[in-house]
Amino acid sequence: MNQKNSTLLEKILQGDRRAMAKAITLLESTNSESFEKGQELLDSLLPHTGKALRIGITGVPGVGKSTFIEAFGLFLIKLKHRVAVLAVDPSSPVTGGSIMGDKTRMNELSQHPNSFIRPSPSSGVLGGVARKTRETVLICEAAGYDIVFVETVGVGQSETLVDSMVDLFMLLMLPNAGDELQGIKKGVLELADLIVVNKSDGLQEPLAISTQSEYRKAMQLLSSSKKSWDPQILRCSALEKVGMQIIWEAVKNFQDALQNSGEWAQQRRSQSAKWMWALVEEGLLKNFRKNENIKKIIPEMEESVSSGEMLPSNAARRLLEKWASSKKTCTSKK
Ligand SMILES: Nc1nc2c(ncn2[C@@H]2O[C@H](COP(=O)(O)OP(=O)(O)O)[C@@H](O)[C@H]2O)c(=O)[nH]1
Ligand SMILES: [Mg+2]
Repeated sequence: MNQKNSTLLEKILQGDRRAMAKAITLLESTNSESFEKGQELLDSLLPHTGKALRIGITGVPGVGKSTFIEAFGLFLIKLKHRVAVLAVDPSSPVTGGSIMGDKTRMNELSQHPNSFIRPSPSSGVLGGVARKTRETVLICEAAGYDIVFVETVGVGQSETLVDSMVDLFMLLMLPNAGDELQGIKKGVLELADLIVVNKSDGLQEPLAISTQSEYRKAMQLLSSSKKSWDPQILRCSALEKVGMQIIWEAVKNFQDALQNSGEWAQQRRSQSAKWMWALVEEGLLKNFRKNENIKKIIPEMEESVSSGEMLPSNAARRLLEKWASSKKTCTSKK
């Protein structure tokens, strides 16, 4: 490793936030030299990673994710934890994601020396954004952050990606019975380990209580995503900072249950394997699309398929055969 990188490594291990930001910039870089440096750095950080509790947080816009992370984050910092907040935001890649716009709601947390807040990576497709976020989790862990939040907007496919990088998945809900009103898909509900009805304060409190019991009933009908844990349905007021202790206890119970059953480690292992395959797929697809022989016939294949002249399966087979044969000529040339 070069001198610059090893200094950066040391600084990260000391928890230096500027060094962390620098490393993240390397990982997000489109310049191949910087990118390589980032990967090399990540390799050397690896022995120092894996120790954080990784929590995914989702919910529709306006449910109070940012307000909740501010309240819960500060609560955890009081308990001597160090808290990192990252985001996977497919909706606004250009503006830098939800966290930037909401930083005012995390005002106190963002200024605290024991917190680190990073908006969604600003480039690339959702898969790429997820990969960078996953790598950023590792940097935060190496820098000694023992609780990492990954926030995403609860509207679509991003939850599955976030679920594949966290230990516990938390869904925030509005005090408003009936999930169809909240735009939350059943699939997202099934991923949730904790469901928290937020805004349980003032005039909305009775509604929050009935929403909670409604979800308790509804969740009995859904299959749990974990063997050693049944999803819990809780209430809080992020605004008034009420309910944080109960949520924290549920999180710890979850961790105990999964660690005792071995499911915790098993989940981490299978996430790593899935991550490897996601990277292989991403790399293959990139190479595939860059291949000169393939590039030449893609427009023709797309046209034939969309006009109905050729079956998609047939076109896919021809593209893959072309790819395989061009690979063969490449190898024999060497
Ligand atoms: N009454 C009440 N309002 C809240 C609570 N949490 C958030 N809000 C308000 O809901 C709005 C959206 O909150 P925000 O944290 O930005 O939601 P996000 O889009 O999910 O990040 C803001 O006006 C908050 O002040 C809560 O617990 N009670
Ligand atoms: Mg927000």
